[in-house]
Amino acid sequence: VFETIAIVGATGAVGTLIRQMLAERDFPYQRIKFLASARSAGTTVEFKGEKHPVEELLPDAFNDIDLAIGSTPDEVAAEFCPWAVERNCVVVDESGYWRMDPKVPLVVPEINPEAALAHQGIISSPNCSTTQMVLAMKPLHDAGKIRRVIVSTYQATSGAGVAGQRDLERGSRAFLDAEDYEYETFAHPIAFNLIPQIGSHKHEGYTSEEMKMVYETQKIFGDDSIKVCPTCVRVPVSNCHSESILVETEKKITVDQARELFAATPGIKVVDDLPSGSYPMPKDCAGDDATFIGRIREDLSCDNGLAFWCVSDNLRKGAATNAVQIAELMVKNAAAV
Ligand code: 11C
Repeated sequence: VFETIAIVGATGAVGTLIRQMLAERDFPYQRIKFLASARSAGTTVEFKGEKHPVEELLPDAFNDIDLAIGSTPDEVAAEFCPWAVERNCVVVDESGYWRMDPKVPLVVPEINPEAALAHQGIISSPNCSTTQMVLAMKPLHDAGKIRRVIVSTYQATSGAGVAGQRDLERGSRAFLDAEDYEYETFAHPIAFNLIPQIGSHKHEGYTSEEMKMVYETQKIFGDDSIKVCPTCVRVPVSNCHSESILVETEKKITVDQARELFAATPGIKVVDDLPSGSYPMPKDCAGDDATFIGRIREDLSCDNGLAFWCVSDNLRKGAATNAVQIAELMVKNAAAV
């Protein structure tokens, strides 16, 4: 058991959920610290019904911390993770900064828990749109070996943080009132619109968010032969990312087999009855740690192809839940040594 644990970025949207989850899941520790940028330092956060001070994220803050769970922008993680590692603190990092570093395991506990054992101080948690997709891919890959994935995402504004959600609400209100609104986080209006760009241009017409789905998937499965073609789209939904996923497998998997495989996978819930209008929708999946799958059907355009719809709370399994599950793995591993 780690004696002193810390949440880095404790005041953000994901940091708030991490606090809630550590309490809900009765995470073991003796002391807990809450770190954030200078802007939030000196304020307080609530944890287990009590107010706790927020300390400034500085190198020496890690002197007595054994395990930190971080949810910060990439440039902050780039700086603070080495401070922690130099002081023998293990970091579970939610940011995108370290994920593709060969020394850093990228872990979804249901898929590659063993990778976490080989850490050198930092363990990364994947991007939210990757996590729900790889969870859905896992049972199909085990049963029939996935060759190719075509994925189109419908990503919620909470992926851009609290300010993204605020933009959707305020932008929608302004649109309905025929007023002007200056968006804080999006380059185009998100109210009554879709934006087919998340992140910056990264590689041959693909965005950084799209390339995360390619590279992170291959790293998590340890298999560069899995081809992924993503299109990532921001939609006017406050929370929960949705994805239309098409997979092509080496060995044929029928729709019935796929439904059984999904239903037997920890972390996945199947909601799939088209005639009765039953399928996962963001409004029903928010606040749940599961990844929901529905609309399971054969891909009519390809012999060994399956198509399905996948929805998950991007702040929970896409971020906070996965990070806390990795931290739980570290506790289990420490206990086993
Ligand atoms: C979004 N997926 O929806 C992004 C947010 O690499 O952790 C998370 C970015 C990341 O905008």
